[in-house]
Amino acid sequence: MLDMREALATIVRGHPDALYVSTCGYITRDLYNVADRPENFYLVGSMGMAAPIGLGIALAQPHRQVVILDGDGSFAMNLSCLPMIGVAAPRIVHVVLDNQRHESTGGQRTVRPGDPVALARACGYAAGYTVSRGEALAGLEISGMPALVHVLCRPRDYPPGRRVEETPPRLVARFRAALATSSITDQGGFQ
Ligand SMILES: Cc1ncc(C[n+]2csc(CCOP(=O)(O)OP(=O)(O)O)c2C)c(N)n1
Repeated sequence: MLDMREALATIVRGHPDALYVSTCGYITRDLYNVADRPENFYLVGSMGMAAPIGLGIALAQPHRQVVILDGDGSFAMNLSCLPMIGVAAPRIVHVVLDNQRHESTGGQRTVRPGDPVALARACGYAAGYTVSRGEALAGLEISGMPALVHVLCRPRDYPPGRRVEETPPRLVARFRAALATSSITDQGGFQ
């Protein structure tokens, strides 16, 4: 089982040019504390919305790599987005950070809709992987997109980091500005 922040750091290190959309709660806080950058779109309160927002960004920015960072609870909340991603958005890597609980709100158990990889593949994702070790995540070679990466994580053993300090409107403005000025084409990393 991976440490959540180490998993996030590994993903960002492996794909530094991607656009990231992170679900609300501790996952957004972890990403903010591990690797804040203007190309991160943080959700604050909008549980279940990382996948549809990531899909919208991928459709608007077809030459960019988009990484969706979901928790298992957030993923289960909006499964109806999977077939839309499956048919519409090739350059998405959809990460499900699975600690089997709603840790951000006290550790309530999550609904388990089944194997996320199997669900995604049934909905048209080109590839899917389950990883439970850091080396496997760091060395993961994704054979096609959209892809789902199911990361088995242990509960956090550290206090939650700082909350995102920018307001949502400022985060949107910062993200838009980064898109407008960036010339990154992201040829590396995911195929
Ligand atoms: C529609 C909605 N329901 C509930 C919440 C409260 N809430 C915020 S984060 C969270 C838990 C998210 O769980 P998960 O995606 O598994 O991530 P974890 O907290 O375990 O990292 C909940 C229930 C919310 N923000 N929006």
